Amino acid sequence: MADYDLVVRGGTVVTGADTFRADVGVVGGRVVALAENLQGKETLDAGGLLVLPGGVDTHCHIEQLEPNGTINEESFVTGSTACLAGGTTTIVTFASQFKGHPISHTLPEYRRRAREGAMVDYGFHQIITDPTEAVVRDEIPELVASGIRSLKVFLTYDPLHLDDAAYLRVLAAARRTGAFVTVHCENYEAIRWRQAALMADGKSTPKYHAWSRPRVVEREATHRAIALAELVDQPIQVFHVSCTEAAEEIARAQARGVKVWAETCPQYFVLQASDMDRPGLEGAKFMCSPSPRGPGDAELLWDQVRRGTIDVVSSDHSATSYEGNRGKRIAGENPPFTKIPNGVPGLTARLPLVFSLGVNGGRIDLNHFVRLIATNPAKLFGLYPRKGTIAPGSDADLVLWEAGKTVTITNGLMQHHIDYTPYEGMAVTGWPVATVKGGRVAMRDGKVQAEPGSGQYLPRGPYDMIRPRGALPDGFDASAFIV
Ligand code: DUC
Ligand code: ZN
Ligand code: ZN
Repeated sequence: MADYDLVVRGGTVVTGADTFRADVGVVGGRVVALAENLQGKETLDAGGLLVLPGGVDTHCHIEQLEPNGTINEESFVTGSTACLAGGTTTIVTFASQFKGHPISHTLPEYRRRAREGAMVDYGFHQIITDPTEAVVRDEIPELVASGIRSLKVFLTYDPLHLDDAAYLRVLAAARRTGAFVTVHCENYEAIRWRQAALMADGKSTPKYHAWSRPRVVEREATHRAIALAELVDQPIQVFHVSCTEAAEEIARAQARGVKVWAETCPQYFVLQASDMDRPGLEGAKFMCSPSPRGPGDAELLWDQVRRGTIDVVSSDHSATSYEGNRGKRIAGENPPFTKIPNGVPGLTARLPLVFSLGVNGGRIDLNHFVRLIATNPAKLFGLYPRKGTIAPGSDADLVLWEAGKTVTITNGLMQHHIDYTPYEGMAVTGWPVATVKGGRVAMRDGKVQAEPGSGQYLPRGPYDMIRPRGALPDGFDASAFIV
């Protein structure tokens, strides 16, 4: 008799903690049993394969609305396709506030787009660019109550960046409402100053992107972001750590007991500043911020991953195409690097790159891999144990993983909307052969089958991990006052 809607049979289940042989029994889109010889109405053969929790990508820019009226090229449909092709089943994307406008100006439209397009489950971070009194008093509490429990701030980038006063207002608002804060850490004024000098010296090709924002620019902003969060007693996550100098700031704060977490991205394990020094505009394909670094940086980042300073690897998929008059060429055929959109695609490549370099490369073990790409982001963003693990009661989001399969990355395999991948031609070992989302097979042998709109919104309530630790300078809670 078939007791289960679906049984994933004969695989080796890997969670963030354990590795064991079991069938996975699914009923109603949830895992209900891990045992031997389960019988299902449908069976998915996982013999010889690893069975991992679906990837959780808590930093990706999908169909993001921009103040100039454009929309991020990757839609919820194409982005979900890329996710499923690469073994990711949950994303947290960015609703944006336009400077000078309330959050309510953009959020309902963004929700509509996600609801109609998403084929993976999704939550939102809210980007705050203008923390006016109405925003911090009324809108932030409202959006947190609606399940958007994380705010994103940029310490650089026009027109997104916040100065220290505005950043403090966001930290305080987060503390009052029980939200988490994620931070892009680079020094705005320092970058502008270097950019102006580089332009004055005629140094405008893509390789000078790296020169405009060296490690110290990231280290300084990381230190400041943490120090101000400490002043407010507000937990934060530092996004896309690119170098050990920034990670050391985080490690020092963690050692003091500060609630600061850190993420890095596969591009910082693979790409280098020298990739931007290619003929013509080719280097723009590798341009992201913080900048790819030097030849020795990736190994030092892996050290920080092994030490636990960095415990999440997200994609920061921020996709702009290369050909045509959009994306990287939006400012023309030969633009200065200051006018080239930053960002690289990475939704599909994230798991294969981290597995190949990490597990296959002998740098981390299997369970650590699962923690980096699924368990830890799910915990940090209040999605665990529904997401990020395989256990009775968790969503049946699973990846069947062929650990020994070697694949040469091509843009076609990425299945995103973007016309290039910075990893073209790179061989990786370890590849997803099937993705199950909510108990349904959504990808098999690279073929994605899912309905636009089938992804569910994931409202995120309060959870212990992001509660302030109660260490306020002089015991005075300045965030109790809207100033
Ligand atoms: N860096 C970001 O911070 N966001 C998007 C793209 C990028 O490179
Ligand atoms: Zn960023
Ligand atoms: Zn980003």
